[in-house]
Amino acid sequence: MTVDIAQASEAATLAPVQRITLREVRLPLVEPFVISSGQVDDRRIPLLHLEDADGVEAWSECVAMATPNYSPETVDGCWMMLRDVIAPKVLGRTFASPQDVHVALQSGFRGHWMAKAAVEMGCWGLLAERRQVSLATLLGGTQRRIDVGVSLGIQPTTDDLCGKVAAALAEGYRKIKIKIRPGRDLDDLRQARQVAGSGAHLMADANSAYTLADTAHLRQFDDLGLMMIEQPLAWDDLRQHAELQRHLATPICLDESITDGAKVADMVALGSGRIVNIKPGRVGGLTSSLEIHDLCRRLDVPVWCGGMLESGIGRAYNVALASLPGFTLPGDVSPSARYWRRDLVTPEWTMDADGRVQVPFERPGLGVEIDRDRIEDLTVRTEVLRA
Ligand code: OSB
Ligand code: MG
Repeated sequence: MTVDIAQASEAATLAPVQRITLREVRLPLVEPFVISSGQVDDRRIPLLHLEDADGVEAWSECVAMATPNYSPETVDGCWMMLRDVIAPKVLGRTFASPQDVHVALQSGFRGHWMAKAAVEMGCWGLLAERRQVSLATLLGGTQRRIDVGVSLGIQPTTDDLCGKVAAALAEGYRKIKIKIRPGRDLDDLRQARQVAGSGAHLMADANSAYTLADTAHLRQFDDLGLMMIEQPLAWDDLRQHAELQRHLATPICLDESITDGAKVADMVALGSGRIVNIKPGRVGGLTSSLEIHDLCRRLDVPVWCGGMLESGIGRAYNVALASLPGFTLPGDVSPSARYWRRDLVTPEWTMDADGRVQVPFERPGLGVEIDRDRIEDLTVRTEVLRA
C-alpha cells in the first residue's frame, strides 16, 4: 500500500474509520467438519474491509458460524449487528487506540462478541498498517514460530479417525485434538492412542456434549494420558465444570465458557478448569484476548490459541496473537491446505515438517496479501457502511 502518512505521531494512533464494506464469502472446506453439536461443509464467512480517513485499509473476518450450535451468534445475526449497531458506534469517530474501540463497544452493550471482534480486530489491522509494523509486533508477540495442532472432526468410523491421526503425526502436527460425542468417545480415543503411541500429544474436545451424569464415564478418560479435555459440559457453565474437575485427573480446558477475563478469574476461583483456549472472536476481540493472556500468565494458567475454521485472514490475527509469550501449548492454527483448496491470501499459511508456523514479524500488517479477485469470485453479498 502506498499511503503517505505525513507525521509519525499521527500514524501512531487510529484515524476515523470512514467505510466498512461487509462481504459474505462461501468457502468450501476440503472435507466436512463434524462436532458434537453440528456440521460445516461450506464455510460462510463475513469479511470486513475497513478504510480510514487517510485511505489506509485493513481486512478482518467475523468467525460466527451459520447456525448457533457453538456460540449463540450466527453469520446472519452478526451481519445485522455489524450493520445496525456496531458499525454506527465506530464509523467516523476518533479513537486513540483499538483498546478504546473495545471500550466503546462494551459500554451498555451485552454479548455479540464475534460481531464486535470483527470490527475491533480490523482496527488493530489498521493500526498495524498505519505504523507499518507487523500485527504480531503491535500485539507484543515474542515467539517467531508457533507450535501447530490439528482439530479432527468426528469421522465416519473409528478406522477413519485412526487414519487421520496417523497422517497428522506424519505431517508433523504437535498436538492432535479429537472431537468426541457420547457414543464416539472412549473407543475412538483408545484406538487413536494406540495408533499415536504413548508420547503423542492427544486431547479431546466435547463441545458441551456431556452432563455431570456422565462423570463416571468421563473418569475413564484419565487412563488415556490426554493433555486435556476441552469443554465437556454446557457452553456457559463454570460451576458444574468445577464439580467435574474435582473427579478428573485430566485437566479441563475451557473454550465456550470463557468470554472475558472475569470468566477466567471465576474459572480459577471455582476450579472449573486448568487451561484456557483463547479465540479472539469468542471473547470480543484482541484487547480482551490480551487481557485474558496477561491474567492467565499471572495466574500460571497455560493458554493456547483456538480456531474457528478461519480463512487466511482470520488466521493472520490468530497467528499474531499466538506469538505472545503466554501461548505455551500448540494452537489450532493449522495451515491453509488443511481447510481450503485455495485460501483467500498469498502466501497461504503453511506448516514446516516440525509442525510449526512462521510468524510474519518482518511483514507489516497481517503479513499476507489479500487475494481480492478470489474474494470477488466467492462473494455472495456485499453491503457498504459509511460514516
Ligand atoms: O470447539 O474449538 C472448537 C471449529 C469450529 C467451532 C468450534 C471449534 C472448532 C475447532 C476448529 O475445533 C479449530 C480450527 O480452526 O482448526
Ligand atoms: Mg472447542
